[in-house]
Amino acid sequence: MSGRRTGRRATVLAGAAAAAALLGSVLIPQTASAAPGAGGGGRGGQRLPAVVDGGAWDAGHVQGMALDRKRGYMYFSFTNLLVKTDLRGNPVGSVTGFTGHLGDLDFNERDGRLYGSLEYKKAESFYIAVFDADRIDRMGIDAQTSDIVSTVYLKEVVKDYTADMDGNGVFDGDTADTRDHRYGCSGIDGVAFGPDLDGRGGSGRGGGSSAGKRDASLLTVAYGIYSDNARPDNDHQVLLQYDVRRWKKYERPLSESAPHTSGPAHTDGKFFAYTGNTTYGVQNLEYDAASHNWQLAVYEGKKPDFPNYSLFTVDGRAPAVRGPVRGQPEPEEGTLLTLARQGLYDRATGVRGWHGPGEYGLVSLGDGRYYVAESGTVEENGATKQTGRAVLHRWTGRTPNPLTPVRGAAQ
Ligand SMILES: [Ca+2]
Ligand SMILES: [Ca+2]
Ligand SMILES: [Ca+2]
Repeated sequence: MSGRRTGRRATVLAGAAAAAALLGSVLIPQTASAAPGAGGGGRGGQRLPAVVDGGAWDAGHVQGMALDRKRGYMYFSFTNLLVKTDLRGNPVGSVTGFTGHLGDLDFNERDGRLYGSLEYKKAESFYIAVFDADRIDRMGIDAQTSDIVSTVYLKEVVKDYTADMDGNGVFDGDTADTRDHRYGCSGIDGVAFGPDLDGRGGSGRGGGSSAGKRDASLLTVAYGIYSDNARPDNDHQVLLQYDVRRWKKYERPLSESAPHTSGPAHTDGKFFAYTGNTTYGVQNLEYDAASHNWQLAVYEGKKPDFPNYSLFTVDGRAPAVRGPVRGQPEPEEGTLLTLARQGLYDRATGVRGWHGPGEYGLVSLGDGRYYVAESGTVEENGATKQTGRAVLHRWTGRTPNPLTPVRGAAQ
């Protein structure tokens, strides 16, 4: 574990910038064979392998993972490339040609589709990309010319990202060196399906079709947040919820040359979790049905007055409550989430959390086990390729790191 982060922070920040240069590269997996300990992972089986190797790719670093357990596939987002493997790590399909930033993923068992966050910061456009997962059946599918990918525009994110917070009439764009961006919003990354975070069900905000909302699996989208120690209004994680059962009418093909703005006018919920500022917000978001908790994996923040944990657990059994969103330029009320009474506790700020992994990918199996992504690089013919592996862990709840690799998964 100790070396996990070494040398990787640089690739994290360089990943998006490098992405555009890598298009058109030949997609040959460097590691197609089954990983050590990968036995017993047949399609549709309940026994899951200790490791699923996502391969080595001429792409950005691994950003997120999703598991289609029923059909036996793992999906890996490599910033500008989506890779689908079977559970032995054999690549069975890929989608390429993204010039934006493809971040975290989740698989929606209800409609058999894969959802991922997709950012075009320069174009001030933020989307959820929806993949027709069954049709990802070959390598090198082009994201823009294939109808396998559709996109839905998130107006709420654009509104906060482009907010002219200093009121000088100018939006300063994709930079942390500004007071603009409400809540410090840099876009979106973490995504996960899970229950209504306000826990009341049918609160009415969703309108007439909110009946059964309590049981609904809502797409939950977390903001990216710029790291900035100089402002007090960026200490929350911001989570939006959407009922995607009403999304068909918004879906449009991915057109990077002419970005569309088709998407829901309102969210089905907006929530704040007080964690202290982090570096690019929630990288990976996951709902764990076993504990009813949400896991928020981040790159640590840098504010000296905060504990700067790398993993936060939101108590999914505690209904969200109305209260002040701290640190805003004008007093503001919002719907506040509660961090679970677990892990490390920082008395000064009241923040709880962990020094745990998950910032490159985190998939709950709903039984106390998680796949955790390991990010790495390999040199091949003088070129650096990005690797991603899903490694099975068990939640122990021990501090500081509550996730430990299962036997056969340790390196
Ligand atoms: Ca401004
Ligand atoms: Ca990310
Ligand atoms: Ca996720």
